[in-house]
Amino acid sequence: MSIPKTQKAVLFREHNGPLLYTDVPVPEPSDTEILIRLSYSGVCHSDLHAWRGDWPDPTILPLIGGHEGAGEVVAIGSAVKNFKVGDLAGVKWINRTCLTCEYCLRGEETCCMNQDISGYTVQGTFQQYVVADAIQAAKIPPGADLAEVAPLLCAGLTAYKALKKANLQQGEWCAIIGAGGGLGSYAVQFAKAMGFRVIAIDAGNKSQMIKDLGAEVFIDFTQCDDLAKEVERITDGGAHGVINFSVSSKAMNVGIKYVRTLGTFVIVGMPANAVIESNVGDHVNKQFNITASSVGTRAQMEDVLSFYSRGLVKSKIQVFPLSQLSKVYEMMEKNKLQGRAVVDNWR
Ligand code: 8ID
Ligand code: ZN
Repeated sequence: MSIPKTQKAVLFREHNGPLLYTDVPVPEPSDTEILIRLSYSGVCHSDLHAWRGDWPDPTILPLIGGHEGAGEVVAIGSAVKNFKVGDLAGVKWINRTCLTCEYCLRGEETCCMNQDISGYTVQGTFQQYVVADAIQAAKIPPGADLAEVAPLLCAGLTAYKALKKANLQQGEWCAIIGAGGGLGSYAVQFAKAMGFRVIAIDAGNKSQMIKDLGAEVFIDFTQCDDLAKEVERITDGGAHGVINFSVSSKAMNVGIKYVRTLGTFVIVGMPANAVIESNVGDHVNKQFNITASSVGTRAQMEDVLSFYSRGLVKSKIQVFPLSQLSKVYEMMEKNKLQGRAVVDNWR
């Protein structure tokens, strides 16, 4: 397949500036990278945070966002041994890890001190061709539906690891805040597949989709006066695990109130300038854990693709043309999307 010199991409030059659908050069892979011709890219709320400049860590500018890209390998660097041209590959949030820092050595690669992040510190997947480090790129099974696989690369992976960190036993209650979003819609399904009882919390416009995914209980947070009381009533004492995927500080500050004694609260969603405040007496009385979770490891990525291949989790997607990314961001900001938006990189 011949590789063109230029391609279409969506980039911005400054935070909150115009999202330009424009021509850019096709990148060339270094010795350790692969070049992927992308078919689809999921749109994560983190991409919206990056465009808005919500977080203190700086992005490169101009920036091509996106970190859930699925496509076919069209070229490989001279040192690449684990991919060949024609393989299907995925680009994740973690594009490259150093493999040598304290945390990489401990197998905690998501904490790598020298990582490159797709669509943040290196150019991402809102373009037709992208380079990715061969070690961190995901192997996508042959024949997979690339539109459905794309959001597994961040949303699916992050939801899966967050459930592991909730440290739940089968039959225990897991409250999932933001259950109708990209990450939450996977979390509901993983939780069910792992044998947990799901209380899904989101706005009413997402209730049907969430129930279809298998949540045992749905609570519309916009209609509930006392969420903590309601969760405690349903679970008879609080959820054993509470995971926040919403982009709401308030939801987190309420969520830590309905963690069961000895339970675990997992921070995943990252609203700008969010702070959690909790009562020290409650901590001592209930001795619950507060932890956080960041994406997932390569091994966990394989687990996630295996859950998907076995039909245990499905991707709830809405497909849009890449050229309409700004419209997707608008819908995301208004919480109008159901599950994950995916862009077709060729429209
Ligand atoms: O590794 C990580 N920690 C990681 C990885 C990927 C994404 C963290 N994130 C972060 C994103 O940056 C974002 O802050 O997780 C958050 C959720 O990402 P997303 O799933 O991609 O966002 P979304 O699709 O917009 O879903 C958010 C959902 O939250 C609901 C919305 O209705 C939507 O369905 N929601 C909101 I906003 N406020 C709520 C509330 N108070 C709420 N649901 C319940 N209660
Ligand atoms: Zn993401």
